[in-house]
Amino acid sequence: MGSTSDWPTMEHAAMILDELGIAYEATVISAHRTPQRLYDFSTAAAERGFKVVIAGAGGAAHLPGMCASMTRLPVLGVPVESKALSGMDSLLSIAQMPGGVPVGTLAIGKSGAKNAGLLAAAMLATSDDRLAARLDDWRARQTDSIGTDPRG
Ligand code: RP5
Repeated sequence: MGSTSDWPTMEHAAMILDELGIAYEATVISAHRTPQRLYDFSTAAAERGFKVVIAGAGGAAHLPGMCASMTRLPVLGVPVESKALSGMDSLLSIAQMPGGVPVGTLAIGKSGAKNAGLLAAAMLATSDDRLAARLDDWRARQTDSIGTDPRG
């Protein structure tokens, strides 16, 4: 993520990864303030054994796109809600990538972070049967938790 201020959003991705028993590294890398850190992480990510990158950033959110430009790993972008424009700036700057450098863009904020965790899990589950079973269980529990009475 681009800043420590993104953690209250991005922790929702981390919570899903924790629940599903998926190992991950959570780190702050700013495209603007720490460009060398972004280069070092992105160019080494595949070699280090990562399978998916979840990149959350707000405002002029270049982090996911720049990361995607330097790795063949799938990059999932989470637009963090910004103060000035409520995350519309983040959303558009992450979603509007030029053809040839894809970023899978999620919803703004907490839902996007949570779904980034779930989408990463679904990608990893295509080649991991035990994770696939845990993800199926998670989804079944979610379904079971939804009642029919609108009054709760
Ligand atoms: C972006 O700028 C970060 O991803 C964050 O969402 C936003 C504000 O960062 P801080 O000023 O709080 O560090 O790069």
